[in-house]
Amino acid sequence: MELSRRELLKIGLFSTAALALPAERVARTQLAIDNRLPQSALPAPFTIPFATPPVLAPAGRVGDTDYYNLVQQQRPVEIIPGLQTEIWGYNGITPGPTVVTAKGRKVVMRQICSLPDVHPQLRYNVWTSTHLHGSASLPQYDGYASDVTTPGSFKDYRYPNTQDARTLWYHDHGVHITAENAYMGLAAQYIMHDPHELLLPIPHGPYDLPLILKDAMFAQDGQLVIDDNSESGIFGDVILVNGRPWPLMQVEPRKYRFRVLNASVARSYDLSLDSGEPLTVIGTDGGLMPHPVPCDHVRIGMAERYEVVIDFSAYSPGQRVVMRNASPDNNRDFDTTNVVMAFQVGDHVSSLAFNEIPEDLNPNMGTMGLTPADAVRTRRLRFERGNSQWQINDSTWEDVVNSDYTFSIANPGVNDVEIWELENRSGGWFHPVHIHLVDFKILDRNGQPPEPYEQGPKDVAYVGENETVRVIMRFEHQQGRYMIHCHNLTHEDHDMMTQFQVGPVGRGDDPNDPIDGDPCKDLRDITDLVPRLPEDNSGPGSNSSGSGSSGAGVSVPNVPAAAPQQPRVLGSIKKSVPKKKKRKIKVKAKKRKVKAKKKVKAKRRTPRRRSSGRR
Ligand SMILES: [Cu+2]
Repeated sequence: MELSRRELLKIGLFSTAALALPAERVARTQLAIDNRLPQSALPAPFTIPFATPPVLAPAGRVGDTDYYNLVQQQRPVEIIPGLQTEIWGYNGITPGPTVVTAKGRKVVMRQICSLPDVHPQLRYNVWTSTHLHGSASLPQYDGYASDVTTPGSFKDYRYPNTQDARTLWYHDHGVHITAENAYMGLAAQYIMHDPHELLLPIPHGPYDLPLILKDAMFAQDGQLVIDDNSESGIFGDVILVNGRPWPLMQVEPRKYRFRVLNASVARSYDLSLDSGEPLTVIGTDGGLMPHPVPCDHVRIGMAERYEVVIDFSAYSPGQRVVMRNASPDNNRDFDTTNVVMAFQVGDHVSSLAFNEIPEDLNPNMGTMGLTPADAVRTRRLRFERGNSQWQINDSTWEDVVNSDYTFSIANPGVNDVEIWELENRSGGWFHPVHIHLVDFKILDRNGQPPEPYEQGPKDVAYVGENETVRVIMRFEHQQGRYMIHCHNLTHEDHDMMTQFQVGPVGRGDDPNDPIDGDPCKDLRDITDLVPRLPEDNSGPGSNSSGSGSSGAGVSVPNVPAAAPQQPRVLGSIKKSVPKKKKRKIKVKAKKRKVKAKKKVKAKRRTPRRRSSGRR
């Protein structure tokens, strides 16, 4: 009997429980923690040079579409000097390569899963799903958690890039193993420009740089220590910026724009400069704020992005400025987590172009112009611990799975404006809540105005201890089913995630079904990513050969020069793709069919990993 893809996914979800080997996992984790690299063996802060991830060249550009290839790979890399760490990276590096694109250019991103079948330490069955966070993608290209790609498969994600300029990021979203997959390294930035933003005199090009924050813990053998602290979150004692521990950046005495992204699994940061000079926030998750806001500190929860300008002309040559982290409540702190990186101010300025912060940044008030009077309804979502799980209004992703992915927590009409009250009644934890598809405006936090740095379009709201955060948004761009979840990825996996549906409820024939709309394909069915133009249309310079240069007659956006590339070796796509037996997934799933079906029935309210089983 052939099982539907949905049935296979459901079985796969539960059959992995049989492989979870909780006792072995606990033993391995405990061993790793006992073997944690001592602080004395960590590099001293500000001794490793700052670097940015390489910018990814497209495999080709045809018409209004750019094509990119990415391979999810396990690779040994040197993060702690002298030690090798096995990471999972897009093209074998972490953070993965930065995609730089422009509003109006479509992107097709091929994600090839070339990871091991089983996680090397935790022994779980591996699958991935890639979410482009900040993009109003169609449901089947949104990285829906249960729309998984298994090793030996690939999926071509299609991104519309119709929204305003912003800092997006692509990261793993595979159901129930997102935290581990992302902690292993599957995260990277995706920068979208637009003509308005490019014309502003704010820093561009070499003065516009990613700052991807992430914490990690290492064992003495160099491997990552993966401990989810009884489902509260994976924390590390090493702060990585763009993959490097507490780096030192040489800066010119002028303004720089940093695209700060918190890519940690569970750690939030409260950033400030030891000089007392402000961080001037010009952008939030959804792009430029209406006006710049100088802030003496910026709190950034997981998945939040803040574009921050620092003016180094305020310092004398040779001065060192440290970016500090005053850890917000309910993080797991170490002696080494109170600093992030440092800047060494030089005496030479190469260019003083794009060195201003105008008072008016973004005239698009589509999101920021919303007022409570625009809302047609208000909903309340409670984020809480219950039934030994992390839940949203008493429900979890398991309820979505068991409903055959039809259950939704809200069903706004197309273009409806709604207010959602995001509530956390606990003082013991915080939840950065991510609503897919839309940008929202934060109305208030416990009735008080939002933080100064939050006064821009957002897609993650830091719902702090004992807080209710009211957000307002228009359900625009697309229709269909989208996730809402806590971006503490451990909370998300256990199982604080549900979905909402925009527009009419589908009847099984939805061409944009998040799982069946465009499922992953076997690598044996792989074809050229870039469509070949007919012979007579492919004149001199037209490009479908993968050189990454622009073709004649192809409109290519004039994006500023990318950040300097690092001399890192990207994995070769062809070499790294193993030949897999076709239909391997189905065979595996069928073998476990009987057992798994029993589990589905018997354990309706039981998540794949309970706290009692995991640790
Ligand atoms: Cu949470």
